Amino acid sequence: MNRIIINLLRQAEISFSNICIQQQRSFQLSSNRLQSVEEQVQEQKKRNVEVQDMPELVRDFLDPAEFYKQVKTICGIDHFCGVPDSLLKDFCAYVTKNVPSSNHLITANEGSAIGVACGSYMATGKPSLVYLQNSGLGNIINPILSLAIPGVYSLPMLLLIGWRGEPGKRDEPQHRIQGPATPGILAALNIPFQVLPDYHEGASQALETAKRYMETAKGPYALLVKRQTFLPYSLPKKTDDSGLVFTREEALQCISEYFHQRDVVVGTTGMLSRELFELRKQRGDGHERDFLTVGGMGHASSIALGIALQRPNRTVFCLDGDGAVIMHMGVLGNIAATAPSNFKHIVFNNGTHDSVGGQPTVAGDYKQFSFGRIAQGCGYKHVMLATNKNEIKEAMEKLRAIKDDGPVLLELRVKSGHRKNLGRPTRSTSDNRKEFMHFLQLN
Ligand SMILES: Cc1ncc(C[n+]2csc(CCOP(=O)(O)OP(=O)(O)O)c2C)c(N)n1
Repeated sequence: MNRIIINLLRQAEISFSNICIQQQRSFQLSSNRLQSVEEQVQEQKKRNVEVQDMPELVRDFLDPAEFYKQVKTICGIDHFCGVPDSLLKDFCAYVTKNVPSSNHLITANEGSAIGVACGSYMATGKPSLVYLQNSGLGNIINPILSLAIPGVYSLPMLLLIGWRGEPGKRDEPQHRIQGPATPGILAALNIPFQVLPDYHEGASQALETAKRYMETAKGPYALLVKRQTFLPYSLPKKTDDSGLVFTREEALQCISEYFHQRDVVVGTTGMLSRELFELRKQRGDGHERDFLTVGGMGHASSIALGIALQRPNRTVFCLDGDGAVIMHMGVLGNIAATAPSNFKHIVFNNGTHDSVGGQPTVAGDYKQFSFGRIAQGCGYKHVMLATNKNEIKEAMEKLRAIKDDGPVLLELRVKSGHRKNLGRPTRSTSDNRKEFMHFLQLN
């Protein structure tokens, strides 16, 4: 009897020490933030071995290549489209590298991806995979509910949705409401869904279920992807033959030298707003002049337009991204038609969705694509292009000198990429809004 008790105690001790090893390592990991993702995965694999007979402590990963193969063989999918997301970046990178461009399209916005998937299904009889971040659910609601859904045109497709703001996980303010609301939104859209398992047998079962639904109900089926589901996969580094000298952050520093005390600044979604926040902190400027469009990608220019029209005596700078402008490009027509002369639109064109993994945008084809020509076509009064310090200086001086002849657009062509140790805004969104509104009241 005593021996049995001693054995039980020993087993408990082993289990307890395994848990302690786990906790100690995860503490070491979180205190060592500069460890690369690849190193973290190796570390995790070691921990998986250490937990021995406790599979509940094992953390799995999906290999993007293997998952891609499963999607192809189980669901018969060979066509991909969508807007990139950081939780899906490894899978998106695999698709970008391995799927011919005829079968992969990074679309202007998520709604457009649904349209492309509808067209592709009707042309081939095969569903597409549409990838998106859950922030893009708003953009798909109309084409899903009024076109693709069973009962209207019944067009099947597989939605792969990055689940930012998943309940119980720390995330940024723009994801805190959208995250918990995500399952409810899908339910309201009549889209059956499940969480994508992070191990291959589970993923295969989920894909079988999706396939059956798409074949029988002929409608969209969704897989929700939690953070760290995929193993890292990076696009091979391209040799930079663009001849561009500045990163977005360096160009931001340059143009900010031409901002005045009373200027209003609206920053776009992603890294640019984070860089703007850090820049103000370094300079001890305070943050009240800047509105950070942390969510609502593509709407920074609409926000800036709303302000510019209501406060004609204030100069309003909209600091935009190429992916964001493309996402809701229609507003350029409204900006030009309302012609606020105090509206200064500056587009940082790095040719990528840098903030979520560096996937290309159509704006990176500098030979063919020009924000200046697009803005001019919409009716902007002045358009400019700058790529280096001298050109930025000249453009900013000209842009400031234009008084009654707006709107103006300046395209800054910059290199893709960002600092690894870039911080996040430490002010809350409600403080940002309150201070900004107060600043807007100044005459
Ligand atoms: C509707 C919507 N879709 C997708 C995202 C995810 N997202 C955040 S930033 C970003 C990329 C923005 O690209 P761009 O405007 O070119 O700016 P960059 O990151 O290159 O500076 C994406 C796709 C989002 N926030 N909202």
